[in-house]
Amino acid sequence: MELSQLPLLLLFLVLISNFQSGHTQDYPKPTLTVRPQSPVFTGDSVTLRCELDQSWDGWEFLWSKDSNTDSPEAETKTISRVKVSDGGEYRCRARRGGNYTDYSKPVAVTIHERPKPKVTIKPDHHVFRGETVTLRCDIYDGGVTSWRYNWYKDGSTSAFSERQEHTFSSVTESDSGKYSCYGTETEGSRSSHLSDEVTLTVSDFPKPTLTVRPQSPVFTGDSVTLRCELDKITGWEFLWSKDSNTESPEAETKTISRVKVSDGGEYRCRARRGGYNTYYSKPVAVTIHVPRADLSVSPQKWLTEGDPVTLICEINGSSTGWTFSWFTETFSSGSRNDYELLSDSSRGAGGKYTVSSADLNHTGVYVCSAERDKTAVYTPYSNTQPLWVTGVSPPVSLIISPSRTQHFTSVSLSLSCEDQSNSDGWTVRRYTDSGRLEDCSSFLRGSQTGSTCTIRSTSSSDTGVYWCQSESGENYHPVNITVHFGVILESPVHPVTEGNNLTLRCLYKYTTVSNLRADFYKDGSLIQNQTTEMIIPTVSKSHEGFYYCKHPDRGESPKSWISVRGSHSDSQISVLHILSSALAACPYLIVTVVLIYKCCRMRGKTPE
Ligand SMILES: *[C@@H]1O[C@H](CO)[C@@H](O)[C@H](O)[C@H]1NC(C)=O
Ligand SMILES: *[C@@H]1O[C@H](CO)[C@@H](O)[C@H](O)[C@H]1NC(C)=O
Ligand SMILES: *[C@@H]1O[C@H](CO)[C@@H](O)[C@H](O)[C@H]1NC(C)=O
Ligand SMILES: *[C@@H]1O[C@H](CO)[C@@H](O)[C@H](O)[C@H]1NC(C)=O
Ligand SMILES: *[C@@H]1O[C@H](CO)[C@@H](O)[C@H](O)[C@H]1NC(C)=O
Ligand SMILES: CC(=O)N[C@H]1CO[C@H](CO)[C@@H](O)[C@@H]1O
Repeated sequence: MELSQLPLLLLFLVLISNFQSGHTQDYPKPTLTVRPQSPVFTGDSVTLRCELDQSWDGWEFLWSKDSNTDSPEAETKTISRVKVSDGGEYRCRARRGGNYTDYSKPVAVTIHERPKPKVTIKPDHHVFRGETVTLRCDIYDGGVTSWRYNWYKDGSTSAFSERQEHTFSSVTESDSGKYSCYGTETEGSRSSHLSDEVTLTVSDFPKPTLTVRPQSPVFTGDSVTLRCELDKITGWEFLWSKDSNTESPEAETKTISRVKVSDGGEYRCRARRGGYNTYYSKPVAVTIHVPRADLSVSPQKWLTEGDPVTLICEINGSSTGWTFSWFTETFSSGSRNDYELLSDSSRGAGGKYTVSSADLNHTGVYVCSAERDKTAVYTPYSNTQPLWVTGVSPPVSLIISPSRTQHFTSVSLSLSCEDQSNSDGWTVRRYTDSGRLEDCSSFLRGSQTGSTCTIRSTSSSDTGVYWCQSESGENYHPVNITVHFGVILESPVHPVTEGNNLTLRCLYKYTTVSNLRADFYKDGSLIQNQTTEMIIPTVSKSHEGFYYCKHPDRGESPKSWISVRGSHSDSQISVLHILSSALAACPYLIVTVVLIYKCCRMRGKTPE
């Protein structure tokens, strides 16, 4: 632009400004000031002042907000409790007569919601004596750069801190309380709301509780869950230790899905947060039993043919979740015996193998085992339980020589199996008091020749039940044999028939006359004293019982069970048997007779 053009331009500008603002060019524009400065918090009061350079009387002031129309007001405008809607751009000017000043520079007034601080507690609202706890007051508002923090404890101001964060390095129960805070501007008058109260609870040293599910007994293959419980408290890690071994940090819940025996032991746990450890829980012993099957017999193991009997297989302390299998023990020439699954094993699936009417061939030695459902974990075989079934006419008889139940030690004993056809297919077996099933050829000093078993020199370990076994494995005619050093009772091997005489003697090996003058006892009561022989004439069922004899110097014999077999009912049965057989044979007899008759008649006719 050329210099000569400048006056022209100035004139132009003066004209423009005159046109725009009327008669103002002579009056200075006011200055608008605001106290306090923005941002102003809601509820505070704010003062706007429209100032002219010098005090000119008679001016009135016009205020406008956000370019709205002017409204005449005083030089000073105070909004005592500002709302957010009071925020905006303010300007003012002055008027006298018809003359106006220029507008002031606009001033933005910012109103902020008064901030509400928030108190946080670390690590938790619930802490334990000795923990390190930090309280923090946060005021979220960008407008204020520097706050002073004011803390309340249980509603009253507390001088414990003016800082934003306060740390109790080792809390005690007395630090429990409701905490709140508010902020005041360090260089200014603004202040925040009061925060909500936050409760800090300080308890005594905690001790977790260790629980185990399921409670004992736990079997191998089961799943076990251990839980270290600490009353609804968060932010902890858990330390587990077993048998006082080193700890390892793990979750609150520890699950062992298929326990092994080696998982058994004493567990304890504690919790850790920051550098702080709780007490240890009470130790809990987790016992893994190998599951053990226990076999028992009800009502008794000595049965008479036709009696009912139940073999009961139980798992110690555990009634559900098992499937049972049943076996008979069979002798094998090796050191241990074999077990043969019963063909009707499933009959005892619920743990009870019931025979409603025992057969002679149920005699045998039984075991059971159980499988933990769905785990394929089997118990070892149970203890053995024998069943002895006696009957009137077994297919074979075990003949003992000498013929008595009790025998001296260091003597020879012969046992023969005798059947009607004098066959050789029988061997002698025994089941001793120690629960061992043995074959005659494996007895100490024993040998089997044909159907006869000979024990060359007896010992008390030969005491047991002896019977005959067929080639196909059926067991018949079990008999009690007791071998004893010193005094023995002479009593019959086989049951005494009702009405017969029962003779008992008391024998002693080391005297010239073996019959002792002794006292005789039945079921523990003295029945006869100082006799060499005791005869009970015409025995009846009431004479059944355990008998023994006792000599004052030589000692007493073992007890033997003497059973009495009813003669009456047996003969009745046999009469019935014969009768029914005869009746069954009747049609054949008639047919035969008719045929013979016809045959004879035909023969008679032929020569004709
Ligand atoms: C069952 O187990 C407990 C141990 O838990 C033991 O004391 C008890 O003798 C066992 N009973 C049988 C019958 O095995
Ligand atoms: C036992 O004997 C009965 C007949 O008395 C027979 O039916 C059954 O099969 C026999 N059982 C065994 C295991 O030999
Ligand atoms: C064998 O002895 C037991 C008692 O130990 C008895 O209950 C049983 O009846 C006896 N058996 C015979 C066949 O005498
Ligand atoms: C039983 O003994 C008496 C003598 O005490 C004798 O007269 C009787 O014949 C005997 N009975 C039998 C069946 O042996
Ligand atoms: C034992 O026998 C004598 C006679 O030898 C008799 O006087 C006494 O009462 C008997 N004692 C008992 C307890 O039977
Ligand atoms: C100070 C004052 O009032 N000044 C002028 C305002 O305007 C009128 C005309 O409109 C003048 O006469 C005054 O002198």
